[in-house]
Amino acid sequence: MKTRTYAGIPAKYANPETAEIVLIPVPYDGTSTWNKGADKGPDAFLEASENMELFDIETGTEVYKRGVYLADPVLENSSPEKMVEAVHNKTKEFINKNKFVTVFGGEHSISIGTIRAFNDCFDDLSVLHIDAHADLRNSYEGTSCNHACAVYEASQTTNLVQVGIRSMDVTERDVNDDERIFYAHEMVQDDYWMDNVIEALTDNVFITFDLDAFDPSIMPSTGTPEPGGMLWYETLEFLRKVFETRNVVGFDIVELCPNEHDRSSDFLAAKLYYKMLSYKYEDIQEEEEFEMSESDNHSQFNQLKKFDLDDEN
Ligand SMILES: [Mn+2]
Repeated sequence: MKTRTYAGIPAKYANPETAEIVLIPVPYDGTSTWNKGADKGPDAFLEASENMELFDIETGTEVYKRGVYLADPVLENSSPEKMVEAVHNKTKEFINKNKFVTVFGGEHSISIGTIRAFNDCFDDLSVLHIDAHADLRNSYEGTSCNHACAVYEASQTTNLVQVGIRSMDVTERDVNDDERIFYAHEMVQDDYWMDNVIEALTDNVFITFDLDAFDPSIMPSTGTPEPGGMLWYETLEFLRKVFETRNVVGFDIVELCPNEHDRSSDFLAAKLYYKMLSYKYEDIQEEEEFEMSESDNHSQFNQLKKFDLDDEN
């Protein structure tokens, strides 16, 4: 039986030893309150990825050639706390193997585990939280591992910067510093919001991307849609700037809640994931190409010398 690979890439690019990138699916939907179905997110994302072109026009790269290992999914769902611990352990295991670790949910509570792992492994971590919802409750429905609490822990243990926010409970208002929350209604009137967000970030950045940050007109398949969201090209422009100017150490994407009658959101999620990888490796690819052309020059130089010597003989 052929083993499934990310985007159907050839086995030589999907090898756990040599792949630089790891993708961990977490099909968890234990705490969502309204529209269930985020447990189907990873499968819909993988299926859309298999039907997507792997040459990125914008960066001129084929980032999958750096290797993407599709890890076994985290299936622990006996309690929200145990799921978070399982995600924490698995994420940390691959960070310690020096991989670029990416996680696809599932609902947003999985990020409590991913953020904890990155915070264990990287100094002075910023968490860039892109979402419609503030997710700053310290407990909800009897647990601190609810999706409504996704970044409360990060607000206490990391430099949390929130973008696209347009929904919160009054009790969440004073949890994070106002300077570090970029509200959607302010972003729409501020030409400099991207630069201001980047200024608020330290060098090491983990991105947690809730797909409901996007406007429901382009991303309807999500558990709790909110009007007035971000659009495709401004989001890409922003992400590319973040990857260019900061050391993004990993990311997760959550809350794809697929609708069998409209697959466009699955493809948006697939493309977003691939764009983020393409931006991550854009500079590294350029440097490698530069080094290669440098070494070509050296060999030409050597050849010229050799011709000189030949002439003298
Ligand atoms: Mn959300």
